[in-house]
Amino acid sequence: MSVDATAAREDTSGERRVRYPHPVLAARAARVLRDNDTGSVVTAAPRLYPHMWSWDAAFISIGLARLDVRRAIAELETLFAAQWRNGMVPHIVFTDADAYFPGPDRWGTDVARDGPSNVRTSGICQPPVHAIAVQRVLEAARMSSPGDRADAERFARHIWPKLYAWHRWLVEYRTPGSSGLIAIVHGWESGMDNSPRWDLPYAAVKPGAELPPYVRKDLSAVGDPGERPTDREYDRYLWLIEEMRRASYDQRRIVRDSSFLAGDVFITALFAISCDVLIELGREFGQAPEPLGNLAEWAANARAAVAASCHSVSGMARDRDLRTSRWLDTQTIAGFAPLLCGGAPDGVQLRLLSLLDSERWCGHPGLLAPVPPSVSPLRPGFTPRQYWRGPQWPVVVWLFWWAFERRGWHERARRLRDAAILLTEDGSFGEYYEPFTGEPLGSADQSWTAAVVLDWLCS
Ligand code: 2M8
Repeated sequence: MSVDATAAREDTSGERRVRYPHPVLAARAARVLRDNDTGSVVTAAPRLYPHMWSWDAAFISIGLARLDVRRAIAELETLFAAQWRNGMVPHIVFTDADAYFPGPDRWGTDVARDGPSNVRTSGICQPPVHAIAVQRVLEAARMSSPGDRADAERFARHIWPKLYAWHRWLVEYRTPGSSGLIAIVHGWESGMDNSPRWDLPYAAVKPGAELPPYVRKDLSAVGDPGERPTDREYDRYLWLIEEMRRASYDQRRIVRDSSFLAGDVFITALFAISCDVLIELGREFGQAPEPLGNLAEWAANARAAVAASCHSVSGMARDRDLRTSRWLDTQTIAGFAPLLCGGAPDGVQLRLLSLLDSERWCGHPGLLAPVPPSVSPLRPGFTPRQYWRGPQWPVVVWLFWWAFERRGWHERARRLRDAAILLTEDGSFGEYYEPFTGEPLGSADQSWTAAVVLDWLCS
């Protein structure tokens, strides 16, 4: 893309916000992905996150596929080379960088029986969006060249059993109890770290006096440390790691004993559609009927669990505290999970769609761009600048956009995409955005933001 990356124009409203023309924006997004590329890993962000994160890598590969299909494939291959022997795809694959805490020594996953031997990783997982990424890379490759197409097809065939093992791990180890929801053992597994979704389960986590001391590195890597989780929250995050390390990362023990166990409705919805995608890929590449049948059953169970979680009045899907068997009623973006995966009764779906359009969400008159914030702006405790407690996250919008396209809701999908592009047109590729001003927050040059914007601009 030979465009002049300095050709910005001022916002016509007279505000200081810069808006780049789309070809320039695409060139800037491409540059972010290239600049964050260490050769084998595109780090999640330059300073704040100098390693590979599991669901970031999936979105990053979607963006990379628009630039270089082989590089996109390599990114997913690097992630899956770190897959644990039991099937888990770890949430972080560590590079040599020392600038992030907790690093590999604090995780201490070498005590685990099932960990990979060739690379250091964390000991938890993140949302299963990888099948979606593989399919999207394949689609981009097919629009590129016969060579890219052949490479991507070979890759899809080769990675399919690994994706299947990952999904099977989630079913075998992470569907305890009768809710059918996929369980998480740490808020970081949800990807929405300090979301109010987890306030109640975290309240029951009591860090022991034996919690080893630590120094955070995240606070100095963002402009305003107040956007990040509090030290109190970090104590709990670290205590859960301590518990897992003591249990040698034995999943059965962790699920049985850890202080935090929650059914995650958003992950469950993503799992349902990822199983659908894996079935499509499996059919195309001649997989055996038995695993395909299992995937269909897992998808149906996951959809049923999401539908069963819906609140009888609002229709919003709910997480569940599996230690206390209580539903968690929080007005967060995760409540719209049934719109991702379908399966809820028509009445519930209609209620959710009108809620999404209402002033409680995208229709709030103060929003710069009508995309859903991480928490409803009308919810008490909504904080527009604080991490997963209010800001808008383009990558989450991408998931809704993609699911709406898939469900045939093209007009809705287009509106979401246009609004998200409006939000990101300043070209800074923030980690997240202040919903009323559109100010980019957290890390600048966040890889997954650049990746999804690039995908939007190329599709
Ligand atoms: C954030 O999470 C990490 C811990 O995993 C952190 O705050 O240090 C989350 O936004 C998560 O969803 C994301 O994958 C990660 C890297 O972008 O950052």
